[in-house]
Amino acid sequence: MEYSLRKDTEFARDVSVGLSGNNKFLSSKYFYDHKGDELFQKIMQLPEYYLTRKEFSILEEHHRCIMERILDFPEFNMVEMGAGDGLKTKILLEYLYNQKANFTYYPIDISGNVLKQLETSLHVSYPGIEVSPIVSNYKNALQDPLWNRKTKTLLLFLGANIGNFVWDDAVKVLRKIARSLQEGDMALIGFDFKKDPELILRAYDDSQGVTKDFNLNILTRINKELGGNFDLTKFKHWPVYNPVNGECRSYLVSLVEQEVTIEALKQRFKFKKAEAIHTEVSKKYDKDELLLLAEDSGFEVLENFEDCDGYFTDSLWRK
Ligand code: AVI
Repeated sequence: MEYSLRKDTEFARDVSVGLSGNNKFLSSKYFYDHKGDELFQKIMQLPEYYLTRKEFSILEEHHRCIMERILDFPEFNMVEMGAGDGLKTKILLEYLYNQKANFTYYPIDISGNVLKQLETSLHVSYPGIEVSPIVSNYKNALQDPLWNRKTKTLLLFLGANIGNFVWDDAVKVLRKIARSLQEGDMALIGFDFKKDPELILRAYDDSQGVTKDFNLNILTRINKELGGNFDLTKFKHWPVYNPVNGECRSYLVSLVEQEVTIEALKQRFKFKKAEAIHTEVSKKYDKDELLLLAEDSGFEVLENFEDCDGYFTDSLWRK
């Protein structure tokens, strides 16, 4: 197979850098190819993965209070980063539709297909609703905001996606969000709270092994797209939760000493026995950290909407 055309992609470059040093790493943003999307959908249904269910319950319980803040304005934008299938957001959209609110929904997603499906399903369920999809990554979408900046904006960043950034990177992303907004605009951001370490660890090490497959899929992707010859049976999925900094980190640990070739890169990578590749961070927060994070990024916390167990919060911030 010919991989030379693909060697200059961001993926190829990141894989080359990530596997070349002593502390090997691959970015979790590369989990999400077609197979990865499917596995993530399954993860969200797992009994151990409480995050999605908890956030769903928060939106079901508190959507009126959340929306009250923006319904004060005669007209507004609702912008959503990483909209996906919009399942959770439909709770908010249904409420706004029933309230006959005057707003435009701007779902942002890297996948045009996903956005097309979302737009079609919204037009069926809520005819007349204004939907203006933005096919883009976060960075570009925030750099050149396409929404009408003259009207108030509520930006949604749900699903604990911010947890996939370590603190400094989270601050950078949130500052970019702040820059894309006007004074008085709001953001609703999903955070997973620190809690019993066992519950957290189980969410990332489920009994059916779906999260293991999700983690290993990054190696399958390298095999498929870059002509790698990773043997998946020679790597172990290993999540670790640190209750001090709230970081749940996932690794792929090499079970043997081995060498892997990646054709497109024309490179070989050596793995010592027990050497790890760091693949993901899922940071958990406490309330004091939320206040600090908001302040550091140019926001004030208006209100935390939590589920009944206090596992998760959708935190409403104002610029
Ligand atoms: C997308 N993101 C918030 C998920 C998380 O919980 O960090 C991705 C995930 N990784 C393993 N399970 C789910």
